[in-house]
Amino acid sequence: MNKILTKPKVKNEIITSPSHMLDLKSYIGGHWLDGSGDREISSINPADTRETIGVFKSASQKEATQAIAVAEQSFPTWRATPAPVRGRIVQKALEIARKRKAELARLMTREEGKILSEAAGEIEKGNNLLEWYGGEGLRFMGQTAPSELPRNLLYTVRQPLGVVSIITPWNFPWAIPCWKIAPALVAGNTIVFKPASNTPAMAVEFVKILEEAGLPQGVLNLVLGSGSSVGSVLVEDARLRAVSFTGSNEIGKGVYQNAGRRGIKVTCEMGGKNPCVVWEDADIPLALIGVLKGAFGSTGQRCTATSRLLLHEKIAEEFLDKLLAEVKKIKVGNGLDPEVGMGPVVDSKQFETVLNYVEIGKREGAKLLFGGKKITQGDLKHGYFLEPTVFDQVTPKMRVFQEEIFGPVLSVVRVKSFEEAVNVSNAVRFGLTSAIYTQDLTLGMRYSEEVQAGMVHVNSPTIGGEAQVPFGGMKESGVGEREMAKEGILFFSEPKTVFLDYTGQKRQSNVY
Ligand code: UN1
Repeated sequence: MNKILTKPKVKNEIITSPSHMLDLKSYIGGHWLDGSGDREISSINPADTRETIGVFKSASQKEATQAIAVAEQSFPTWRATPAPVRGRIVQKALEIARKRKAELARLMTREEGKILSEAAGEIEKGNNLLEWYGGEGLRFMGQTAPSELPRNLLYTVRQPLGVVSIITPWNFPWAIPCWKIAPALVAGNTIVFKPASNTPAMAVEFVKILEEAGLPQGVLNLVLGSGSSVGSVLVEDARLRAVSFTGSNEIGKGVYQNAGRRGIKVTCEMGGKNPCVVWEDADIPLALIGVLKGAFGSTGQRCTATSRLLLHEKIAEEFLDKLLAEVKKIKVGNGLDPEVGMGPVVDSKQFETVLNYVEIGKREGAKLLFGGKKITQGDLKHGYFLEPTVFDQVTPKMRVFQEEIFGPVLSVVRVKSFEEAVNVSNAVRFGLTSAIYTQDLTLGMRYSEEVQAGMVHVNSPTIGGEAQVPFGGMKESGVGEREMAKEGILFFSEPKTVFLDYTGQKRQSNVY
């Protein structure tokens, strides 16, 4: 059980030759171009920093502004394109992405670091979203309503917003663009897309696939940049009608304050500090798999990661013994190796952040049961490898309990009663996802009612979501409309209510 996920079905291939280095470009108005910023940015393999995946010249505010102008010019034609036709372009992109799944997964592992089976799983998840939203083109519907008046047709249609900006993180470089860009396109918006600067190659592939699927020029524009100057244009330009952001609370706060000040739509999906409760009656082998996947899958770098483990005191010792035995078996290394169960963290900044939290935990008095160190044996010294880490005796006052670490660090708390499990679960500012392992359905249902989280799993890990149901969190985990499912289309469109009076004469009374 030391493999966090099942074995990958994709071919193992490591490309290190510099001749494979990709020349990455921004894409504006259907043209691939270099940014005019003063920096050249490399996308580095976090498992082996000797390998550069690609290089791009950073965009400046000039390209960001230009991309918005092009998107604005392209809007009237795209808006007038029937929604089913827009949906079919997304369906065509899905067809291409399915054929290229293995190759895209390999690129993701090399660029982001997650193990190949997780990368393949992420491509699959993104593709499910393309499938769902491709079909939404046929369901871009309004409603009819009975009017208070006779011979008065009262109905709504949904209309696109206009130019929207989409800002995405590095940890899900395929699935998150799918879940934001597909609904924005199908709803008839034109887009400026800014991916994280350390996963540009995946973003370029995403755009190329839509280009090949027949998306008209200027509808989707890609700005490869770094830092706040490009980002600020993509939040503050007066021509934008909405901003959709996934990332840290720190940056998200600025995004929703700025967008909110201008009264435009905004959705920010931000941090999590997700609890997993293992109750005294839990199916222990099942709970072990769930905790391992939740805490150490994607190297803990997901907002849905299990970062707090709440153990019923009666099974706590037994569970921790078994958990530690499994954690010690996790093979850390290059995710292209099918034997590896956990890849590197994404970059040096993340590496230092996680190590710093390990020190904070120790200083605060949490008991380090395992891990907490860099791994530097052999070739691993060339990557950002950390041991999977478990802290016991964590209390709600500690920073390792309260703050999102975004790495492979699990904090363990023991609980005695159901009320305590709920209170401890809810004692953080986040509320993204949660899980409980129990064989008592009544308890599972009570937990799902009382936990402050946008998503609850009973007997499955905190991670993951499905295209057809809303994704997002309560409290400081999110602002604005939930994502995925119908909600994605609702966010990227607005209703127009039409009052069609066909009496053909002056009315005696009027309810309006
Ligand atoms: C998942 O758990 O499958 O940034 C997706 C994140 C989330 C995506 C999680 N927006 O980690």
